[in-house]
Amino acid sequence: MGLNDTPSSDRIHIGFFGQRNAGKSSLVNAVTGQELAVVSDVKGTTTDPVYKSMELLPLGPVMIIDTPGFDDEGALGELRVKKTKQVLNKTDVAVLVVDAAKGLSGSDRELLRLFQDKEINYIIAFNKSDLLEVKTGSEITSGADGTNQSGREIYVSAKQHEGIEELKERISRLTVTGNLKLQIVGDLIHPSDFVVLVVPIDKAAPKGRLILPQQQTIRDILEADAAAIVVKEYELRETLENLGKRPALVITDSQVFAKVSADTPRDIPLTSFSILMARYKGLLETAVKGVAAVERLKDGDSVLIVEGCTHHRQCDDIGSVKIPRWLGQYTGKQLNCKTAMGAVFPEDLSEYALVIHCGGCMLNEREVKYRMKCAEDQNVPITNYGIVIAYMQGILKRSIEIFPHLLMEIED
Ligand SMILES: Nc1nc2c(ncn2[C@@H]2O[C@H](COP(=O)(O)OP(=O)(O)O)[C@@H](O)[C@H]2O)c(=O)[nH]1
Ligand SMILES: [Mg+2]
Repeated sequence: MGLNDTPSSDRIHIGFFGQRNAGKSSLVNAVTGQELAVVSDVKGTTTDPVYKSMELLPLGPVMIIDTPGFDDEGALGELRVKKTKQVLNKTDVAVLVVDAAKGLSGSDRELLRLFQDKEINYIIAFNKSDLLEVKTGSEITSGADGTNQSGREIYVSAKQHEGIEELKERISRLTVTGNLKLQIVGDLIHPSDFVVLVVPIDKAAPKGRLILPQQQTIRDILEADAAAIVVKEYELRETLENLGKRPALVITDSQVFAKVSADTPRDIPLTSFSILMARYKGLLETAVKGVAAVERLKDGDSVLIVEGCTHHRQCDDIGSVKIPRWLGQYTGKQLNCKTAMGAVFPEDLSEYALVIHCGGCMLNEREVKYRMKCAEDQNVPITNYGIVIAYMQGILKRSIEIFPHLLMEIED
């Protein structure tokens, strides 16, 4: 990802679903104006979800996702259907692609039920309208089940490029409604404030760049008309002494929280990137409540540590090595720590006494909320890297002081 790109986690995710050969890949190509998905009359050509980030006007930056057919069969087919279901967990708007000549199938109705369960906005695109004998120019106003589907249905032809612009406009209209613009830190500071960011640069840090939460935070501070001052942990004390103005906030990498806490005068608010990101993803409150489970861990308990992505060496080291070690030292118990990596989140969490998730910088809000809900539904406490590290180091209290309602959670 380039520095000027919108992070994929901040893009509205638009998924194309439906039966094999309905024309999902063709429609994705028509909407994106690119031949990015393989089109074929051989059923089951699309075997893995295909992601494409693009600007969709008037909406802005989106992520378009092409999926394998939802009616796929056999062992491999089942695996593909499973992958498609995982895509649903991050989908903000779904396009159900239906072969207009065939009409809605059983698997299409199952998809519609899933959209409704997961509260995903959707559009039904009847594709291959060029094959219809009687051209249906306008949408149907009542669905097969008699409910009013007005505005949800549209006839298109990927082949003839008909109805594509209208489809894009409908998608945009669906997503624009009720979209809350969340801020990482902008709502906590004022114009012309100074915010000091502490970013350790060690061997594990990606060469030549800042990691995503750091980039996003700097951007957010600038958008709030405040100033961001970025230092390494060894320069913090001197910077604070020479700043000439009290910073509104110090934000540090969790790994050096203890040193930064010692070097930051008590009257200056201090927090970490991971705590701000957890709040941004809607995970903070649950994570603060969940961390209390650390005190209840017993010998032989299993703890699941979840990495949202596979390519952050720094996170990997924290998740697979450091947190298990620190947990063992803090609790003095023999724990069974397992690490789950990448896009897949285990559905059955019943064997775990605690789930510890990464900051989720590569996951969109919907996906993080889904994971949180999975744990809550199964009564398994869930927390995250930043919160559990801060807790074990005895600095959680200080790092959430800027959120007084949360402070009450752990003081009780
Ligand atoms: N006549 C017609 N054929 C289409 C249209 N869209 C796709 N097809 C054909 O339907 C077949 C399946 O298309 P594909 O995009 O691979 O479907 P997918 O399996 O849903 O991704 C291919 O042979 C396409 O050329 C359309 O609008 N009209
Ligand atoms: Mg396909």
